[in-house]
Amino acid sequence: FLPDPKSVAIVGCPFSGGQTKAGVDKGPIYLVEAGLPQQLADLGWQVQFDGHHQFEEISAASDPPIGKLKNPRFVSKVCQAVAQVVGGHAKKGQLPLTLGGDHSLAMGTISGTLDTYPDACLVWVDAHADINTPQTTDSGNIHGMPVSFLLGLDTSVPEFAWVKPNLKPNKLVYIGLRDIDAGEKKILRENGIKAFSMHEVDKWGIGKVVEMALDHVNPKRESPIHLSFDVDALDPSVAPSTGTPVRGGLTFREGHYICEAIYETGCLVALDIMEVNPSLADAASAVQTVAVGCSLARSALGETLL
Ligand code: B3U
Ligand code: MN
Ligand code: MN
Repeated sequence: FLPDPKSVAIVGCPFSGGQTKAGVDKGPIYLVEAGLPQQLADLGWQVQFDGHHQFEEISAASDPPIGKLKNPRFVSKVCQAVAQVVGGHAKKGQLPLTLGGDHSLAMGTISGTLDTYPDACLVWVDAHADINTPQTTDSGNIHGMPVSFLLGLDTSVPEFAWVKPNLKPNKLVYIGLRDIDAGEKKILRENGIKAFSMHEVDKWGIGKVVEMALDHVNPKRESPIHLSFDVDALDPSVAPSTGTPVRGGLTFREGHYICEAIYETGCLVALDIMEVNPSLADAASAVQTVAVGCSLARSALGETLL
């Protein structure tokens, strides 16, 4: 799908409005400062990075909750802008690499991808399903909801009416789940959404799981793939600096294997690296988590392919 020479556009999104812990907005800044643009250039990619995305702030006072949703107008505006930026890069034949920032941003990134590649499939790597609706959410944090908006499961909030329900349940697959709310389980079941939790990773091994995941969403390996990677899919010993760590996650190699195997298909058209929060855990943990974020991105862009 991408013209040669391959070109990546880094979209840094210093945004934290989809959840309540400060610091996840520093994620993209640290990832870039750690040298990610140059690392990708060293892999032979043409790299465009024009500085981090600037958003219009909306003050908390003018953005009261809608139902349970926190910062709804701010999240919506930012995601809508991100959809435009990501879609613009994709339409130029670039691979947008979005650096979060919290995972609510994926509402924007995936909207941009599906606008460009309507038959794209989505591989969502996460400890969480992020598929709560405004009705089922307990926390009110929108980073726990982006998938439900992309699927069009709830259209009750006009602020999010711009999100086109372009994602079909059979074009989505999860890997790494281990912390799902009861309401989310029901949604997954009722919509027949394929999910490989850590239980399946233990049972089958990561090689088989990725193969089965791709067989489900992309059996002929000919449709475009958007990979949305929440670093909390990794075990907290591997990626400690993230907002909602959950024990029992993917090993360093399992996480990287997913990225490598998807690169190998030749179908990757967009990548998100989300939820790196360098303000959480200690300084050494932050350095480690940022380094892992960079190496996941490099693996997804072909570093380890011989
Ligand atoms: N499912 C919970 C917790 C959560 C989702 N995503 C993260 N945490 N990172 C919620 O808030 O919706
Ligand atoms: Mn997530
Ligand atoms: Mn998560």
